[in-house]
Amino acid sequence: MFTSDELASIKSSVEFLCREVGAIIVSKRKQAFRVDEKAFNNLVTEVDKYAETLLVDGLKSIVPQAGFLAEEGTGEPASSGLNWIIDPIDGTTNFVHDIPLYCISIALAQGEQILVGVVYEPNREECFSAFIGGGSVLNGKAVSVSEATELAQSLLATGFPYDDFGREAGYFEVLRDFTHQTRGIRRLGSAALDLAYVAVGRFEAFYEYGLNPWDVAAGMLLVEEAGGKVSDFKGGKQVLFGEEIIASNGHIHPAIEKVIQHTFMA
Ligand code: 2AM
Ligand code: CA
Repeated sequence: MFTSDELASIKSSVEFLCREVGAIIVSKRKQAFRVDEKAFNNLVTEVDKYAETLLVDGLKSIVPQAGFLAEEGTGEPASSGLNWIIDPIDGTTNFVHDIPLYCISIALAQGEQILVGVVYEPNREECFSAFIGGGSVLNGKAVSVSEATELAQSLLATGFPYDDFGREAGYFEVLRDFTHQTRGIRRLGSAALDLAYVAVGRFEAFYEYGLNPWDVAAGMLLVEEAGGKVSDFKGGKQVLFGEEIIASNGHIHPAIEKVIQHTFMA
């Protein structure tokens, strides 16, 4: 439905918008802002909501026929299935605590197929982007996943449960196993950024459960277009709405799946 040239042009318009709104987010962080708790441990600030309205307004003029699935509820999905999937600030807890690890995450999807993905980290001014079939880039330069083939050479990323503690026993066993078998584990607090870091080879893999579509939509395309692999915990394709993800450089994917299936899902 879109040509490669059209997707490339949509992507660069989204990148431009993200840089604009990202600068506003960083400047608003220096002023006082209201913080609410949407649900237990799930924070939202007035900056999240304001940034989302700016993004939705900007995206409407980039692809007018697309609808919206946005974390703070701005806009409506389109019956055609062509939708922007948006997280205005992924890593709001970091934003609130003034830890500079948060980003804007924007994907254009047709049904469950991601066509364009942009993750913008405004503090380092790093823009990770991809369109389907076009490869992944960081600030315009082609990137690829890491070449590590062993867990022993791998740095992993994950998120800890923060509101769904029902499965935590198995989860913390997985953490123990990977702590023994890998170079280490990081917990940045922004799933979209974790995925972008897998795409550029900083992490060999990222896994987490309890995620929303706007946390993973853009980042999963970044990983795939950088030569990596994305799956649910069973190795299947239920990622966007499946609330769980393994994203890796591909080489260590079977080893990650094995530990999660054996220790977490058994
Ligand atoms: P958010 O900042 O957009 O809410 C994975 O950890 C994801 O869960 C993050 O990308 C984050 O997205 C969301 N999340 C919500 N509340 C969280 C919390 N208290 N700690 C960590 N992540 C949280
Ligand atoms: Ca968010």
